[in-house]
Amino acid sequence: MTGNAHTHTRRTFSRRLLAGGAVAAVGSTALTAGTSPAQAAPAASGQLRRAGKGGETRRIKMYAEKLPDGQMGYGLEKGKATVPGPLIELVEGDTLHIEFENTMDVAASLHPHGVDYDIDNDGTKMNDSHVEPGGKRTYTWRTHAPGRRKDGTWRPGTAGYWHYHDHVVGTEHGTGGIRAGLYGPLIVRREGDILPDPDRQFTIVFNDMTTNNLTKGPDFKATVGDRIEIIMITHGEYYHTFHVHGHRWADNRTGLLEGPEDTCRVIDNKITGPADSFGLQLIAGEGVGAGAWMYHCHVQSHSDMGMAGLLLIAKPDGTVPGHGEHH
Ligand SMILES: [Cu+2]
Repeated sequence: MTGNAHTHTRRTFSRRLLAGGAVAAVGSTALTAGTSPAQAAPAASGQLRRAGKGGETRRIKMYAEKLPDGQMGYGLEKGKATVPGPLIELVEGDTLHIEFENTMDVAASLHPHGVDYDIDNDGTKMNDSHVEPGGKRTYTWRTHAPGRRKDGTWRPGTAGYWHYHDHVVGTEHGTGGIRAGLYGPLIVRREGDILPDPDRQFTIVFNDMTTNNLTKGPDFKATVGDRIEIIMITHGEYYHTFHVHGHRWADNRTGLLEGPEDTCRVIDNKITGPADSFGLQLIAGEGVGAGAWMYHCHVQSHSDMGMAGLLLIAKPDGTVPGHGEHH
């Protein structure tokens, strides 16, 4: 059970960060001041929470650290790095300044996918935007809403389920850093996007033959009716297929259908290759009830080798039918 305890510690910690991120994301919601604190509470009332207006400038610190088990991780505070790294959430129009400190004895960096960054913020050795051991550097990521270009064509917005990773450790492509755990999730919302319930965001990274650098996929807990959000990222050498038992999602930017006329394909299994990322929201146990619902890579040899974990969806009394442990 040591492995599980370790997993649990990591997940608990990363949940705290996630909750912080979620609060940050809704912090700019244009609601009356009095309702602001209530947004952090679970949506037990059934009221949807939505992303507010973008355009804010945010500042965070990020540390790259060696972990006791020899892996490497990113963290928002010194000594608290996790694998995956902390969830960063923005709304289109936001700018993020990241004061990045490399506490390790090898050069490292922070390289994002999906957002706007100039070449000085690329996070590669090619343009001297990495950070030497013990060094600091501020990376700036920008985002924008969709709109029409002067030539009449449509420019997409930044919104999406993205990720960030090291691009320096081991090789000039960060192969050693990614393998060791230097990666994390990044979500950019569009104003009005539906937000998941607080504390119900789960990052699942297929990295080589591990899940979140663990030989067995971690378990995640929720209660029937919770709005869960999964951020799914792939890294490493192989392709995988991400499958969830008992639940389906739309294969689009949000994982949600817009309405009865939305013909987007609905799936429960998605092929994913290195550096791909996508996200989805599920209503836990919707139409099927509580249970230990598996998620796993559906490449058979991969699932057989441990690329599988559980969504432990409890009944309101906290029990998971047919599942003896983890209560
Ligand atoms: Cu696989």
